[in-house]
Amino acid sequence: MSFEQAKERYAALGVDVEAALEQLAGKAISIHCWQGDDVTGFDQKNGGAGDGIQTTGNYPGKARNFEELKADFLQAASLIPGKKRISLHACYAVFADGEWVDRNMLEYRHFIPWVDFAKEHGFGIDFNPTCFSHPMIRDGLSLSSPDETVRRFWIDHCIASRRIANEIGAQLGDQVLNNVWIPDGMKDIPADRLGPRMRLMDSLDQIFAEKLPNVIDCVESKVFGIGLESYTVGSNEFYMSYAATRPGVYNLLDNGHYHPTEVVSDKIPALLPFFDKIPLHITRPVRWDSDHVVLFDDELREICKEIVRNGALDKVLIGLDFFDASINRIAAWVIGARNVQKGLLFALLQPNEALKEMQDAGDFTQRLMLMEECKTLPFGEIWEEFCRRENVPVDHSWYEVVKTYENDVLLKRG
Ligand code: RNT
Ligand code: ZN
Repeated sequence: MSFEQAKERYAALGVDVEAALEQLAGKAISIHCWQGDDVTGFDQKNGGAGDGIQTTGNYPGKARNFEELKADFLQAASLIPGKKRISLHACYAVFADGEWVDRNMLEYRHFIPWVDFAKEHGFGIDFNPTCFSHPMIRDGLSLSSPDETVRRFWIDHCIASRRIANEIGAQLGDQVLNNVWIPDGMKDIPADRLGPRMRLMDSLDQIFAEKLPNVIDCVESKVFGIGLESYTVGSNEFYMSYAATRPGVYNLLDNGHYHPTEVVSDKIPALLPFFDKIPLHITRPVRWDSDHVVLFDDELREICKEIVRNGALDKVLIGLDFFDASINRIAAWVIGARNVQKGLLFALLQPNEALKEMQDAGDFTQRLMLMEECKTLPFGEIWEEFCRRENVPVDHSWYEVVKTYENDVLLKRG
């Protein structure tokens, strides 16, 4: 079947394929830089994930510095259709030879090389303070620490991060999402659950006090982390309430951060009546917040449907958050990011208006019938056309490109 024929099949259901392709091409996906080096970053001698974050696997060829990470990111980006942003973490600061400053002293200049890279390739940028993998995490706590020196350090780091994000925004003429996630929690039953939350609230109020025009602020909750099973300071209820009571601060939803039968697809339309922005971390939790590579699966499609059919493409800021060190890291990026694009396209190609009308008319039989029939429409033809128009490989042939790069570049890294 040709693209034109596939288009006809969708048109018969009232779906405008050209409009869908146009909408998809205009929607940016924020691609996390940390898939390229297992969340290691450049600023710690014994860098690497820790304190509530875990990467597993030892596939060869991980990026060891800015130049390598940049090259790998570009290789992945060349195989992913659509508009792209780079989601940076503060630990990816680029220091000049011999220079180093701690995280509370970071400045915009440490990120100029990333901004140059983004400008050169037309990428946007988003930012994240890095409140983990650092000796100032004490007893598993950062912004909620009872130790005022520790808490001050992390407040200052988050303030520095917001200022950096603001300047990146100024340089790119854009709004930069600055996402605060902290690992703070406890392995065993707390004697005080309120105190850390009161301190976290105070820390956040200090962090967000300064008005910065180019920053979109958000906070990311979590249910638990490995080694922090009994208590998470920044829980869903805490941050949801925080965001709801602080104008300009949004609640980021990471679909690995809820109990296994809770779904982010249903949380999006629960927040839309109250927030004009909903940032997302799209990931794939397997039994826990394992951050597996995102699949083109039911929940991804359901998340995308909620974004599209509620007219929320401009309100939902899509970011990725997965890190698998057991497979080729560039392929991981490409698979996950292409799947998110596929999910959005799939959602854009549903007869959403017709389905809504059936629901409102109480015709649940027809609603179910049509939803199921739509699953086997010639989606692949439209996806391939999108890739063709975006000048990226339309099918699995992208893997050859990654394999060649692996042989020529990654395996030579030792
Ligand atoms: C951790 C959070 C957080 C991190 C990144 C690296 O559970 O999901 O978003 O994955 O900041
Ligand atoms: Zn996340």
